[in-house]
Amino acid sequence: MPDNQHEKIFLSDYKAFPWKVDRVDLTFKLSPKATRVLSRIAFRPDPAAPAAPFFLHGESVRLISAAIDGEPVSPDVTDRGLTCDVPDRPFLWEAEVEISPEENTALEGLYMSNGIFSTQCEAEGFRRITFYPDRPDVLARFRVRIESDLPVLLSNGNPVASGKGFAEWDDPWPKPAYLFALVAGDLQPVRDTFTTRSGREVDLAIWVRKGDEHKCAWGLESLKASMKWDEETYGREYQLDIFNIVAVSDFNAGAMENTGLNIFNSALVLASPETATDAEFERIEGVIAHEYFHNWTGNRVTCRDWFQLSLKEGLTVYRDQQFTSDMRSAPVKRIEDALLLRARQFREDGGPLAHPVRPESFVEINNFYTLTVYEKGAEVVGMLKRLVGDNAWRAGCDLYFERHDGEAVTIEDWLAAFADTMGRDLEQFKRWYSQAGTPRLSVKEDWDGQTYKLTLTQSTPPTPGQSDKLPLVIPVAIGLLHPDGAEIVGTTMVEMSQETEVLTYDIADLCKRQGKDVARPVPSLLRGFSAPVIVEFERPTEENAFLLAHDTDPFNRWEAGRNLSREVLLKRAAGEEADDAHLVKGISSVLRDTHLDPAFKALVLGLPSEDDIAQGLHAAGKTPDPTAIHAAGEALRDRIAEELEPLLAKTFDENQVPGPYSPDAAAAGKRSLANRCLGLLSRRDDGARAAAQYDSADNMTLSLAALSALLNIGKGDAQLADFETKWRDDPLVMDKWFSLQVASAAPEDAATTADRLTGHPAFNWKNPNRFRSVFSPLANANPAGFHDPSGKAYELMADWLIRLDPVNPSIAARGSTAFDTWERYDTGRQEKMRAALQRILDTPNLSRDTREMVSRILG
Ligand code: 0A1
Ligand code: ZN
Repeated sequence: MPDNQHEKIFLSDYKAFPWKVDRVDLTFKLSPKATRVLSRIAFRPDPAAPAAPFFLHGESVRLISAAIDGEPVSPDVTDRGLTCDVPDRPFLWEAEVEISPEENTALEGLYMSNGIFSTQCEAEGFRRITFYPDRPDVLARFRVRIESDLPVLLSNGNPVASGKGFAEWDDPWPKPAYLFALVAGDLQPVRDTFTTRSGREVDLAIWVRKGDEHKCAWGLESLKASMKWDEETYGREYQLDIFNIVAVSDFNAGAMENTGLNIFNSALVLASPETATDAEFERIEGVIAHEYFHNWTGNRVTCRDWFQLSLKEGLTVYRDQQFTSDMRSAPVKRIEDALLLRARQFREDGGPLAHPVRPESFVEINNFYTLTVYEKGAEVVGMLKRLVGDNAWRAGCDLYFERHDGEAVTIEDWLAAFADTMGRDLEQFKRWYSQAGTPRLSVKEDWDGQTYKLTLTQSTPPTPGQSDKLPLVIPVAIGLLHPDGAEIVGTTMVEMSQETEVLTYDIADLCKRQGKDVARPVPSLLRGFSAPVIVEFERPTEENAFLLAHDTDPFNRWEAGRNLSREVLLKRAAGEEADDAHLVKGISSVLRDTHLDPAFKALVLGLPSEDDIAQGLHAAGKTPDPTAIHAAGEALRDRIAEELEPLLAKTFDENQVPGPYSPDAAAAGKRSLANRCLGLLSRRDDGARAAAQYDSADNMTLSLAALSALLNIGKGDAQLADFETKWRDDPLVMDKWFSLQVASAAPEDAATTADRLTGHPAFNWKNPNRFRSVFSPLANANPAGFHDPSGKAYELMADWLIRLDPVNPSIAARGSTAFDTWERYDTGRQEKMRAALQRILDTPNLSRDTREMVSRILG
């Protein structure tokens, strides 16, 4: 029994729950301080499961009474749950408990957010509502009665009865408790409908507080587009007659896929042109899709246990990535996803928090909602699709849904659907789920004037608890270019499964057949970023310049530009000389190329992040200096701005978008390019263009970019004050006001700025969005500030994590990842980071969440 507070739970210990749950009837008598929850649960022994004592999870719930088949019982209650003697036949369990939503600052279970009752049950929040077998493999039909004077009372499924002071809901689809949801409050609906391909009309609504109704149109558009896309792409239709989304302002994560009643962090559903940026519109579209797609990948087919989390998350992220590629630009989306993966997941996978896509043990499951489970998990799904091909992919997915609808399954079940479709063994492929660490793919070439040979060697570095690694199945997409710029070998998918593979090309013959001079080809490796690996290949600068100009694969064209800027920054940050002529020339030709998409050009103009450079230096065995990395980036931006000023100005002018704002990909791409140019031009024109854009902007994308450009050159005080006056009543916009100041502070001022902002009257630190608006940019957007040699930022971060931990452990635990790179740095910084971590760890009564994270980080 998981009675011990900090006990590790192992995948290998999995045992089925010995009872089936036929029905769950819940009655909620809502009250902020003392809500009563009555449960009636019909249990039936499961002869197929191993026998075990009857244990129900329960945390922070006060048991008032319990009965079995109407007879009062007195269970043994601990702070993790209860055990009770039960009969060896079907029986009805009844319990009444009391909980306090108002005191629930952890935001798990039932809590109050701004006067609204709301729930969050994934992963283990239901046990904070009542005693229950709170595990995803226990599926049951729920019927819910809510008693309250509040005007809107919502739960999963269909409304079956309502009257003064109550409402009843019935969810006909058996579900695990983590998908339970309840919302009650003074909310307004914004409604729409969707007709499914079989002709059923589904009522859609987004529920918001009064005054936010004008921010729902985009969410509804995105929802309808997602429903249609899943029908067309995966043949998946929605089953209920109603689909509700609620926006809440206090939410630990992004959004939650509860059946028929999705609950969203308001930041990820509310948008208007005046208040949300293009990037936020795109993100909202993606998250609405993600939660909707969970209806099939997660809800109708769910996870057997939490170790299988990536079964639903990796797959659903992959599906939402496909959706965004289809709605917008596929190459741009691929680059954005690779950027996120490399910046954040590679960092995780290369540090003390590295773990497999399917972890083998955990103390607190909340700590495993990670970039590895989500983003690397999605890459693994993408590789599977690349390996089996489009047709088998769709057939395998169909088989998976058909076999497992209504079941709680494992990664093995998922892979079996493809193995059975293809008649192919996927055992080696499965290592992607169990082996942590980012694989390296080193590439060597040989050229004898006729034959060209590529030798690929894979290796995966050791990670905590996993010292020896086995070869993986890696799809490597390769093309070869002739020095004249044309392709001599088009994209070929090489399926690597051994440690070393040698590829041989008869270039003399290929060139002759194509009427070309025989010449050494230029390889384009890992096209489309076909696997989540690091390619180790020493390329001369000229070759990167050549690929930036000629590669037919858009991802690798961007990658070549990125290699150029990375090379310059890596050298300069390590105090070496570097020539940036190829980079400047390459950017210039990309900007002049009239065939290229503005969104793509904007990505080429973006330099690698400071953390990316730190990661690169560390991998090369050097000690990164965040201050020097920052200085190198600033100097390079100055150089590009100086060298290309007229071209940047022309590009800026040509990419102004006339007319009323629209969040579509084409318009957003132009704004993104113009804003990149603006950032660089502000270094030349003293912020004149940015100030003008700030004054004339009629949308948040333009005003925020203008403000940011000004702050980055040490100006913008007047605009910052104006922004605050204008938006002080809109918390989502004010979050941006907080963030921007920390992100753009000079390194030596970052900690002071963050500290000052925590004293602002609007800094409500118990609200996760507001807490993150200051501390997330401090940890992520301003590395030179976070790692300022004074150590001030480390101390500030530790102070606040210690303060937040008893209030909201899951946000505090997540915040501790700011320190997961301590091993990279010089002894001075290392000591200060370790001291901050140790101070957190020594805090009395530290939560299970934060204790697990900090201990893992310290190693
Ligand atoms: N399943 C959700 C993620 C989620 C996880 C935990 C939460 O609260 C602690 C909330 C949401 C998703 O993937 O969107
Ligand atoms: Zn998800």
